[in-house]
Amino acid sequence: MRIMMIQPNYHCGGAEIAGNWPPSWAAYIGGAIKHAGYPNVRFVDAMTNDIPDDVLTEMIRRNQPDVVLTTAITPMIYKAQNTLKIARQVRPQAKLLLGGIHPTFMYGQVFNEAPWIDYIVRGEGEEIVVNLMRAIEAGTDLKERRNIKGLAFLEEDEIVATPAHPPIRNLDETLKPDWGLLEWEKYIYIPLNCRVAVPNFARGCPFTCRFCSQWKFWRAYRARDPKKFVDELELLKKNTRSGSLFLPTRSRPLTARNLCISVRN
Ligand code: B12
Ligand code: SF4
Repeated sequence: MRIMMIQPNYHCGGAEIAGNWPPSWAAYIGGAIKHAGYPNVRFVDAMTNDIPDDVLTEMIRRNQPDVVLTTAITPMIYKAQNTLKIARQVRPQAKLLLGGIHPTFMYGQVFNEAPWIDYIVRGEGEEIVVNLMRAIEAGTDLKERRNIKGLAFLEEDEIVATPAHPPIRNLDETLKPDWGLLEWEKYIYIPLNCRVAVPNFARGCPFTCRFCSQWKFWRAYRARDPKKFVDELELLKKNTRSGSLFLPTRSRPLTARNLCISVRN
C-alpha cells in the first residue's frame, strides 16, 4: 500500500515567529504504520514548505496513494478538510483519514462539513491506525469498522463513533517514532538558531482542570522510562542534529523530576 501523510498548509503567525516546528504526529503515526509492516510511507509537510493547493494536487496525482492521512488542531481544520478534499478529487479510490485533537472531539461537525473523509481516528492514534490499516489492506474495513475502537465514520448518512480505544499502556514498548520521515534542516528554532525536536516524554496529565481538554484527550498520565528516553534523545540529537528540545508534556514538574532522576543516576 502507498501511504501519504500530509501536514496541512496552515499558518498561525505567532508560533512561526519563533521558527518552523516539526509535526511530531507524522513521526509517531508514520513510525507505527511502518513498524506494522507498511514501509511505503511518504510525508509531505505542506505547512513548512508552504505548498500551494495546485502543487499539492500534482504531488498526490504523481504519488497515487492508497491511503492519505492528515491532522488537525482547531485552527487548522478547514485546511485539513480541504487537503483531503483535494485528495478525494485526485484519487477517488484512496481511503482518507483525519486525526488529531480537533476531529477527536468535533467529529460530528467535521463530517457535516466534510463528508468526503472516510475515517476520523479519535485520540492517541498509534494503535488505532494500525488496526485500521490492516482492515484497509485486507479490503474488510467497511465490514469490520464498527469493531475497531477509536474511529468515527459516516454510514448511510449516520455518524458512527466506535468506543474509545484504551490509552497506550507502555509508551516505551509501543512508540516507534520514525524521525527520518521529517526534513530536519527545515525545523529551526530561531531564538537559538538550531534545529528543534518535539519528542514525547510523557502523555496525558494527572490533573483535571475544568477548562482544559488535555486530560480528556490523552486520558491517563503515562511517562517513558527516563533512561530510555534520554537514550532516545542522544540518538535524536545525533541523527537529526537538533540542538533544542520542546517537551510536549502537560505536567512539567513531573517531567523535570523524572528526567533529573535519570540524569543523576
Ligand atoms: C508542542 C506544542 C506546540 C509547539 C510546537 C508545535 C508543533 N508543531 O510541534 C508550539 C509552541 C509551536 C505550539 C504552537 C501552537 N499550538 Co500547540 N501544542 C503543543 C503540545 C504541547 C504538544 C503537541 C505534540 O507534539 N504532541 C505530540 C503529538 C504526537 O500529538 P498529536 O499531534 O496530538 O498526535 C497524536 C494524536 O492526536 C493522533 N493524531 C494526530 N494527528 C493524526 C492524524 C492521523 C491520520 C492519525 C491516525 C492520528 C493522528 O495521533 C498522534 C499520536 O498519538 C500540544 C498539547 C499536547 N500535549 O498534545 C499543544 C496544542 C496542540 N497546541 C495548541 C494550539 C492552539 C497551538 C497554537 C494554535 C497556539 C497559537 N494560538 O498560536 C499554535 C499552532 C502552531 C502550529 N503551527 O502548529 C492546542 C490545540 C487545541 C485545539 N483545540 O486544537 C494544544 C492541544 C494545546 C491546548 N490544549 O491548548 N504548540
Ligand atoms: S494540562 Fe494543565 S491545564 Fe490541563 S488538566 Fe493538566 S494541569 Fe490542568
